[in-house]
Amino acid sequence: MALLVALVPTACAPGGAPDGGLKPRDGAPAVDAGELDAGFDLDAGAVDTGAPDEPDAGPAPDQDMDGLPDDQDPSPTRANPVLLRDEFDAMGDWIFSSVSMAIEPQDSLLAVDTIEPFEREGWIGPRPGWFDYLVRSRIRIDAVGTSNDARSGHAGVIARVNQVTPSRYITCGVDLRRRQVVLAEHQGTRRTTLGEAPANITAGAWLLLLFTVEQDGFTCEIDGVRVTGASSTLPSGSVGFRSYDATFAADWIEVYELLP
Ligand SMILES: [Ca+2]
Ligand SMILES: [Ca+2]
Repeated sequence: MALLVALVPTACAPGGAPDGGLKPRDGAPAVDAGELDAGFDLDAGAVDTGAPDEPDAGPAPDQDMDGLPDDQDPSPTRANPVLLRDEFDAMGDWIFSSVSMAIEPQDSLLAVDTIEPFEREGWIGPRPGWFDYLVRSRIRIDAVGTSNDARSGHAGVIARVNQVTPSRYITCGVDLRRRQVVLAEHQGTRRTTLGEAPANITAGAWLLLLFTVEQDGFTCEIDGVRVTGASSTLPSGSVGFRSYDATFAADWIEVYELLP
């Protein structure tokens, strides 16, 4: 009960957001205290911040210098081709199903700033030639709404995107109200959970997201919590983001081709 209350945006004063209720990205950097400290000042050079829980460690080893740290690299000694790398410092070619999701180049973020009990989606358009790939991103969920909808309070990455509105894709994301990492397939308004696991995730914390998408199945790992699942409905497709009744930000996104 207390946890839920703390997630409601108007009630986030306990814990002391010193910026007068503004969400962290809105204010000056470095004013955040307490629970928002994890990795929040790592925005610069974000591509190599593969270990947000070890901010004091040096650059992570990357033997093949493909941008994937060895401990996250499915082929640590062979460079994986980069299919997409975006730090959101320009508008780019993203397509949004609502103006509520947008790239904020001044902050180098892709974000949803308004809590609404609706699906919010953004993607880069069709990629019918994308089959086996790894999506890597860093996301933060700031606040969730109070809608009774079972989908409320969720944000994450989408892959195997064949279309949005209506949805045809797989999500790897966080359900912050229920504190779970969730892997799910969306077909129109129908959502099928492919895997889920409890996760000790707090509002405002930056989370490393690794989403492996293969013909054999999917692995969704967020903040070290891993769930797996499979579906053959969508054999190929693009990437993007999705939120539902939650505000969130993404710091960057990368997509690497998996090697046979
Ligand atoms: Ca590497
Ligand atoms: Ca590699």
